[in-house]
Amino acid sequence: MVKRRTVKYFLRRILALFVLCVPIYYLYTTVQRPPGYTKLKGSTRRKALIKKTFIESWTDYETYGWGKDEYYPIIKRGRNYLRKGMGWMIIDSLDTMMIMGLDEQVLRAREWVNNSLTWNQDDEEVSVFETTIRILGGLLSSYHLSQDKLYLDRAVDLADRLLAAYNTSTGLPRSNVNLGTRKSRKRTREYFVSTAESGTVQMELRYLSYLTGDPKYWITADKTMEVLLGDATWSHTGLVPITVNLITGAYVGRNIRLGSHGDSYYEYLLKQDLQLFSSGTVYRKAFDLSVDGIIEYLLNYTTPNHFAYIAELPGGLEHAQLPKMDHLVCFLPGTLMWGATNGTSLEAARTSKNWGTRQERDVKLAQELMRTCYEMYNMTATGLAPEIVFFDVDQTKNEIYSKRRDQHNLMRPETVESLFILYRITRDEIYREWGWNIFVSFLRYSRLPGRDAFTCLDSVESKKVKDQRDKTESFWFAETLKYLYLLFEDDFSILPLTNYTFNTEAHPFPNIENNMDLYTV
Ligand code: DMJ
Repeated sequence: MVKRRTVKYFLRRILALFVLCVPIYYLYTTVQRPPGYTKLKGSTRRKALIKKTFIESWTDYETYGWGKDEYYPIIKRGRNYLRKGMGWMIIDSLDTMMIMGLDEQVLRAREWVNNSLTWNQDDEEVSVFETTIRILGGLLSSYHLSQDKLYLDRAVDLADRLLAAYNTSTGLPRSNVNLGTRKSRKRTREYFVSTAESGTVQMELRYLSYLTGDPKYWITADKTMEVLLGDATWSHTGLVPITVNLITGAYVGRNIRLGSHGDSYYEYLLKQDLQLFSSGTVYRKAFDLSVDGIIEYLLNYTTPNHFAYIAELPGGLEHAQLPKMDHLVCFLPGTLMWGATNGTSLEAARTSKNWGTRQERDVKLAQELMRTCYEMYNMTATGLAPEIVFFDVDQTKNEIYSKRRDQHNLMRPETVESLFILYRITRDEIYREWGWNIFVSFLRYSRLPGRDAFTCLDSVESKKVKDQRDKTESFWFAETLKYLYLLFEDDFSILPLTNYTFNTEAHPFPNIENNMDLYTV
């Protein structure tokens, strides 16, 4: 017979072990808060911490993933899209390093571009849209900021290869192209291309023509816009389906949204005009029409807290709204505010002779949508936004909610991008506070435990280490940290919004005159 005292002794031991293990398990599995950061005040100190975070996260990539196009910080490895890599991470991040004054990192990146980068690789096709916005865009802004001819030469070589994709009956680009052979493989449904992808290459092409004096890129951009704005079926509302047929130039299906495959088409309508010093081009007219369409068909509000949101129309204009919004749509507050003021301060814009009810309406909507986009962060356990949210229409759920499958966070930039633009234009400190709260949440939950590395999350409702996903996206460096850094920049003469337009991947291009007197549709 086991003595009672022995049983008690063992039970006490087990209990003590349990009491000890619970906090250890919690510490081990839950992402830990960095101490004190929330209390950090003052724009200079906040900007310095954002820069420090960039350096740490970049050093981690330099250490374990250098030169690779994709990076997985948990397994400390990278992967290339082309055999020798295409500089996806390095070139996309280069101008952020220049803006932050990271000379050593810039030097190492330049060395890689100079010694290791070649476009003469024919093993795989690459996405025309992604390569244009991230790599061509990154090379062009890096050239502008450094005046280093290496970047322009690489940009010209790349663009000449990308142009092969535009050799179609309409002039709209195929989705993919082989940079080595300058050809695209035949695919099923290859004629159906994304509206956003076809409509988000023009700023890069026109700026390259401006820099080189060679009109072919500009003419290519004009042709695509002629097609995208030419389908009369849709021209009365300014809203277009998310797919287009590149052989006929007609839109396909009825699905309309400002999220994936729609977003930057609308963004570039405005930015093509801003890039040409807001000269009232046909793109501005198309943008204005689209904003009217967005307000008439897509805008809605929740009850009782009156959160504005941009719904989707999967069945087209005559069918019911789907109360769903991608995080991607959060580019819109910034775009609306920039469009209303042309980048001057709101105070100054309101005294200009062109100011009217349209501009006042767009400013109000920008501020309302900004509040919703921030709430998408504020409402979750981690303070980070899910990829997609839904809005409650029958008042049975939370006003803004997400489904489990949409709860991942890729460290996307759209909300901080809009916060930066709204802060620059309105000078309202609330946008800096919101941006800071978002940054602190990245520090808390996107940082790998015990490492200065940052990664995506599988669920913004979980604080567990096991729910971190293994990937650092290049737009974390190119966009998210750049916009956060610029949000805390007090000197508004740095990249002023009246003289610069950021491409959709946050690469800043100086505005240009039409120096070749080219026809712009
Ligand atoms: C970026 O590559 C660009 O901003 C693009 O226009 C949309 N999505 C990602 C970031 O979320």
